[in-house]
Amino acid sequence: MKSFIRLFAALAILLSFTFAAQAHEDHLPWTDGVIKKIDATAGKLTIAHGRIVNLDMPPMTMSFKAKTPALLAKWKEGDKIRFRVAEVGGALTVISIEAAK
Ligand SMILES: [Cu+2]
Repeated sequence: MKSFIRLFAALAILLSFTFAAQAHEDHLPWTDGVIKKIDATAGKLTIAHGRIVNLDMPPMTMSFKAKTPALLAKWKEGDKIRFRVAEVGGALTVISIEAAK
């Protein structure tokens, strides 16, 4: 019985972390940018970006990791976008991309 409770507690903690991570991503601010280069093989893209509020980063052109390969599929060089970025395991990672408004 005790081990069952422990297992249940562990599962509950794990679930709350998963939801917290998702909620955090949903609250990341959008940053404006222009796609300069896409490297689908490496799963990376280069973006000329505006100020990134959540990373306290000034505007510049730099390379980011893409969270998933699918994220890069519908975009090309020169596209004006807005995107969400976060540090994931030490790498600056693009979480989501939308067409610029
Ligand atoms: Cu930058």
